[in-house]
Amino acid sequence: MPLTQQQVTEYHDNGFLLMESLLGPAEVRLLTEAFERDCAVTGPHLVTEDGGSRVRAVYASHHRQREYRDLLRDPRILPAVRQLLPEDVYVYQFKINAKPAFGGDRWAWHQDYLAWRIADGLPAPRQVNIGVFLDDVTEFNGPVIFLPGSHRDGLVHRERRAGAKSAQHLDPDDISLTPEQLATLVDRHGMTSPKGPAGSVVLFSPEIVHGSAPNMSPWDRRLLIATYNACANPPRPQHEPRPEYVVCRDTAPLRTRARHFSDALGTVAS
Ligand code: HL5
Ligand code: SIN
Ligand code: MN
Repeated sequence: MPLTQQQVTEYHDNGFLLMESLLGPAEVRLLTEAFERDCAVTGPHLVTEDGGSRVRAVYASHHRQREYRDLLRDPRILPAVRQLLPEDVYVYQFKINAKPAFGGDRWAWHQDYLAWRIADGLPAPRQVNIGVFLDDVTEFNGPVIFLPGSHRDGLVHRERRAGAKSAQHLDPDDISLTPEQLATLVDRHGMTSPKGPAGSVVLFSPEIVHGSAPNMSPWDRRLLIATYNACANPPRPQHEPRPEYVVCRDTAPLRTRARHFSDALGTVAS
């Protein structure tokens, strides 16, 4: 059991939990190299920053890069997810938000589950997100900001804005909270941003209110976000299902690997 009872309680109270330096530097290198390779694969899964050719987000890299596929079943990660969501799980969505140095854009204030309920008819918020820091995350390079405990209020609102940025993936701008809603929630919950070295992992609830500021620093802030969903809670789309790169189709239960994801690659976990 990777998490203590105290950590499990902390996750349920706050809506997130930071595991600092869970992965070692050599493992982070494997993951960033896989990201570089994956950015060379063109297609609709590659989302660019507004008005530019720089990468904003890449979806479904775990379908193309073995390091990511294995990481999702790593014995340090999957059992921790299962402690927080004690049922069979599969990976519903995988993305890497690049937030590049010198201008990576913001991610507006939102709740993930609203996006998935609207776009995919996901019946219940029975998900756990993992955020894997591919770079050191500091106060300077646009860390994710959480409103701790805000997941316990349920969905703050239920609509998508008109004029969505993309029909396929929802940008948080399309479902963002109003300034009034945010101000009220911040009064109640405050704000916090987990920071730490590359290789740290933050687990967070699909209902927690979160967002992040632009990155005007000289340091990238690449963040891998994978969403595990309960196998018994598959989406029920009202219309045409979204593409497989946004909503993974394989709902078979994930089994934990015996070894660290890096072991199969001949690298000693450090
Ligand atoms: N981009 C995701 C999707 O499913 C939704 C966002 O952080 C999750 C809001 O399209
Ligand atoms: C997100 O919530 O998907 C984006 C958060 C971030 O990358 O800062
Ligand atoms: Mn989000």
